[in-house]
Amino acid sequence: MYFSKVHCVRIFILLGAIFSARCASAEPDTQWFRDAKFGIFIHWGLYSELGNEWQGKSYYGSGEWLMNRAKIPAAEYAKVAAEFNPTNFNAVDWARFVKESGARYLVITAKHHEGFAMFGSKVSPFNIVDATPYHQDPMRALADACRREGLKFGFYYSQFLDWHEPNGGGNTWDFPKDKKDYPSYYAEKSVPQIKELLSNYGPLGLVWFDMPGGLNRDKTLDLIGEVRRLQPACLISSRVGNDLGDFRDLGDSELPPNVIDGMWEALFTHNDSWGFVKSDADFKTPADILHLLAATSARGGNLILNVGPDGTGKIPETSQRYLHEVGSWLTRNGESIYGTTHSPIPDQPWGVATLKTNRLFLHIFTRPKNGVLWVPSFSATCQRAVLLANGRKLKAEQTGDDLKILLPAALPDARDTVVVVEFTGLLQDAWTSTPEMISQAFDTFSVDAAKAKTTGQTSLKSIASSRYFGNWKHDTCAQTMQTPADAADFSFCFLDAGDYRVSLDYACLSGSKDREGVIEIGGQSLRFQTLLTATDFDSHEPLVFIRHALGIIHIASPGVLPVSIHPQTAGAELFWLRRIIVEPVK
Ligand code: H79
Repeated sequence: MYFSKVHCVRIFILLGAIFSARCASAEPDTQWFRDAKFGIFIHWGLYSELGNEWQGKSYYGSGEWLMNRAKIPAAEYAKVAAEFNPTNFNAVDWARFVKESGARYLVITAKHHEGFAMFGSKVSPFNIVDATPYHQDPMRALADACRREGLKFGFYYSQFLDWHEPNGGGNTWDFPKDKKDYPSYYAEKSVPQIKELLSNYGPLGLVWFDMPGGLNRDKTLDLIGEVRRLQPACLISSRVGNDLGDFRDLGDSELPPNVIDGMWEALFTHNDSWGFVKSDADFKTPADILHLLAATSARGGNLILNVGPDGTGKIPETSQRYLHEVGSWLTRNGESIYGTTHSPIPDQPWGVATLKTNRLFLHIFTRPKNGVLWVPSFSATCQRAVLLANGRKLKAEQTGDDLKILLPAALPDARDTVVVVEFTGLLQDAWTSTPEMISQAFDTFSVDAAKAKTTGQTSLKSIASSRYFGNWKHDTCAQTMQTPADAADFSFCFLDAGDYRVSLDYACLSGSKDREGVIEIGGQSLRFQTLLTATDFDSHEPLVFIRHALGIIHIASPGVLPVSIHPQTAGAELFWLRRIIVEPVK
C-alpha cells in the first residue's frame, strides 16, 4: 500500500484529533471532591463478623487486622464466610444514613487485606455471593441507593495485600515470602477485580487504594490507565503508590498542623478500630467530629470518617446517633463547610476559620470569657457580621488589621457556632505570619511546635505511633536542637497585661536527660533542665510526653513579643518539643 505525504499528514491529524479527544475526556472529575468536604468511609468484611474474637480469645486492636495479628491460617479464616449472613443490611437505610450525616460521598471496602470480595466477583470464588449464605451482592444495591440520594460512591480496594492468596502481599505465616509472585497476583486477581468494580457498579466517584506494594512507577501507571480507560472521570487516591493518584490521602488519623495545597483528604475512624469491634467504645462525640471537620476544612482538605457495621449489617447505634447530630448541624451551617477553601488565618484560641469568596466563616469552639471574638490579620474591610444559624447581626469593630466581634452571652451551638463575616477588599493569606494570640479570655493556650520558625539545625518532624489500633497518633515535634543557635522561634501577641504560667510539652529520650534549655519571652527567661520521659522511640509504642511547668512571666502591657526556645550549651539534642502551654494566672 502506498501513502502519499498528504495522506500521512491527514492520518496524523486524525490520530491527533482522536488522541486529544481521549485526553480531554480522560480528565478526572475533581470539582465534586473539592466541594464535598465530608465523606463517610465504611469498613465491612469478614472481620466485621469476627469483631476481634477468634477461637474464644478476644484480641485488642484494629478489627480488620485480626487475621494478621492472630496469624489465622487462610483456609481456617475462609470458613468464616459460611457464617456471614448480613440480614440487617439495607442499602437504602445505609445510603440515607450517609446522606443524613451531611456527607457528600461514601467509600466502602470492596476488598480489604483479608482478601474477601464484598461484591459478586467472577475472578475469585472468595466473595460474598459465592461463599456466604447471603448469596447477594450488597454493593450493587448500595451503589444504586447512593446515586439515588445524590451521593458520590467509591470503592476501597486493597490492591497489594491479600492474606487469602499465596501470591498476595502480607501473608507470610501460610505462604513463604520468597515464593511469592506479585505480578501474577496483580494479573490474576487484583487488576481483574478492579476492572469488575469499574464495570459493574455504574459511575464511581473514586477508587480508594491502600497499602501499595509490588509495583514500580510504570506498572502503577498501567494500573491507573486501566481505571482511566473504564471510567475517565473516576478519581484515584494517592495510596495507589509511587507518588501518583489524583488526590492525596494523609496518614491514618492524621490532621495536618497547617494548610496543604492541592486536593487532599484526612481520614479518621469514628472510634479506634476501622472494622467492627464490639468492645471499642472510644467514639468521637458530635463536637469532636464537628471540630475535626471544621479544622480539616480550615486547612483546605476533606474529612472522610469511618464507621464499622457488624457482620449482620448493622451500623453501630452510637455512630448512627452522633452522625445524625453532625448532619443536623450541617443542615443549619453547611454553607461554612461545603465548597469552602482554606482559612487565611491559623487556628485561634476560639476555633478555626473557613472561607468562601467574600465571606469568612468563624467557627467558635470555645467562647472567649469576655465575649470578644478577636480576629487577627483581617486585612479586608468588614461589612457585616452575623450568626449563621439565625442571621442575628453582631457588633463588629475594626482597628487596622484587628477585627473584634461582640458575641451574645449564650451561643446558639456550644460545639461550633459560626459567625459569618462579609467583607470587601482583599483578605490576605496570613496563615504563617499571624502571631499566637494570647489573652486572659481563655483558660489555656496551646501553641504547637509545628508553628515554629526554626533556626540553626532545628527541624520539624511528624512523629507517628500506634500501639493497638490503626488510630495512629501524629505529633509534629521540633527536634535536633543541639546548640544555643538551634532554636524554635515563635511570636506571641499578648492582648492583656497580667501573669502567665508557661509549660513545655515534650518527649525526652535517654540521651537528652538533664540537658539545660531556656525559653525567652521578650526580655524574660525561664531556664530548665529536661526530664526523662522515654528510653527509646518505637512507632508501635505510645510515645510519652511530659508537661513541664517552667515558671510564670509577667506581662506589663499588651504587645507582640518574640519567643525563642533553645539549649543553653552545645551537646545532645534538647528534646522533642510538641507544644508550649500558656495559662493566664487568675
Ligand atoms: O483500612 C484501614 C487500615 O486497616 C489500613 N488503612 C486504613 C484506612 C491500614 N493498612 N495498613 N495500615 C493501615 C498500617 C498498618 C499498621 C499496623 Fe497494626 C501496625 C499493623 C500492625 C501494626 C494497627 C496496629 C493495626 C494493627 C495494629
